[in-house]
Amino acid sequence: MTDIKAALRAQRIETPSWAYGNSGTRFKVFAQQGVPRDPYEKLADAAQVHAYTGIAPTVALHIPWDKVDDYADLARHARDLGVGIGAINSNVFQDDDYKLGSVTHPDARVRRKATDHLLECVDIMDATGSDTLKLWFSDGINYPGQDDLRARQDRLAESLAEVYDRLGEGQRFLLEYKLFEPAFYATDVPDWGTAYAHCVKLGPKAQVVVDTGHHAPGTNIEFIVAFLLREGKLGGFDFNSRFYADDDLMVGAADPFQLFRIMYEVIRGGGFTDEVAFMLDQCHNIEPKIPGQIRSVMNVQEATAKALLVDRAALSAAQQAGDVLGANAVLMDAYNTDVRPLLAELREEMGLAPDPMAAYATSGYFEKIAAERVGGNQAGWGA
Ligand code: PSV
Ligand code: MN
Ligand code: MN
Repeated sequence: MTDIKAALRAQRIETPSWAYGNSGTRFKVFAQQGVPRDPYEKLADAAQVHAYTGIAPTVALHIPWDKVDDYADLARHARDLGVGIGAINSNVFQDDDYKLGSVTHPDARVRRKATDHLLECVDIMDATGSDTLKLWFSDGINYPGQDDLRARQDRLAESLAEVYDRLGEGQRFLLEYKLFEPAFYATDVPDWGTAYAHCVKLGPKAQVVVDTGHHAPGTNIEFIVAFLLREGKLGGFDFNSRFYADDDLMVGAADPFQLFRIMYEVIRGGGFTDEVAFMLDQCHNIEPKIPGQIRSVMNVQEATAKALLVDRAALSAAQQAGDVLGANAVLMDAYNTDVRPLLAELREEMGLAPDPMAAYATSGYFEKIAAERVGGNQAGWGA
């Protein structure tokens, strides 16, 4: 139990700046009270999540959603609040120029503009001390014949190579894949295999990021995790839940069992280290933002605790003996354990309140920001 607690104490989960702003679907954005008016206030809210969970010390930025004049100053502000800057997320999907693609666009001028943005994101890494660039491309086509599938891969490879060469010592990029949306016929990085192949060609500073909402229904995500870890190519996660497509709901809400299976493969594969970034990529369209993030961090923590409880010696013995039901029972025993008392105990040992949701709710922080922040932005989507 001491080992399990030590592992849980060392766990790090990164929250996304965009989770703190207003968000919605293409039908409606419901504005909430007290939402941040700028990146500085987003960091202040993220610091609350860390204060109550103790395991969320970094915040991912999305550029230009989090554009500021002085990134070193923003990083200083984060440090003053007790948090740090995590991954820098690039954004080459919200400019009119990118209608037909960004780094895969048929026009070299648009490709140049997109790649320049990615390079600017590396400058921001330098200024903030971030070691991770996250690349997601909305690039793709809607109709067969619209563009040349193979040429688009060549253009993608060319841009990735330029960004790769710009990475400094201790920096890396994570390439994110997504089955579909906004492109509906063919996406240029649709799956882990495509991302993996590009990353292998580039070298050790390029790794794959698994967004749990980016697969076809029924995909065995833990298999992908096991495979990528085995190849040293799992760079991190964008955690969220989905019922239908890329729903960006709270991680562990739709399928806590899947999250447990993923965390088990992470631990089994030696991925429970700083090498793998455990990030959230979520939007809280109708629920309050800070509690939504606290709940999400707790959900990942619970799944991790259960995965750490798996009796690996017993599991291995049952597997060796061909004991199908016995092996399955070992996993299920861990999954069915109520780890909430263990986590409450751990938090008290860490000097935290045993129930982060209740502690935040009674802290008065929400009332304070609701009064102070009038006219909060719709941060991120649709901004
Ligand atoms: C795309 O769907 C994505 O998952 C990428 O990670 C974007 O950067 C992010 O959503 C924005 O929420
Ligand atoms: Mn994502
Ligand atoms: Mn997504």
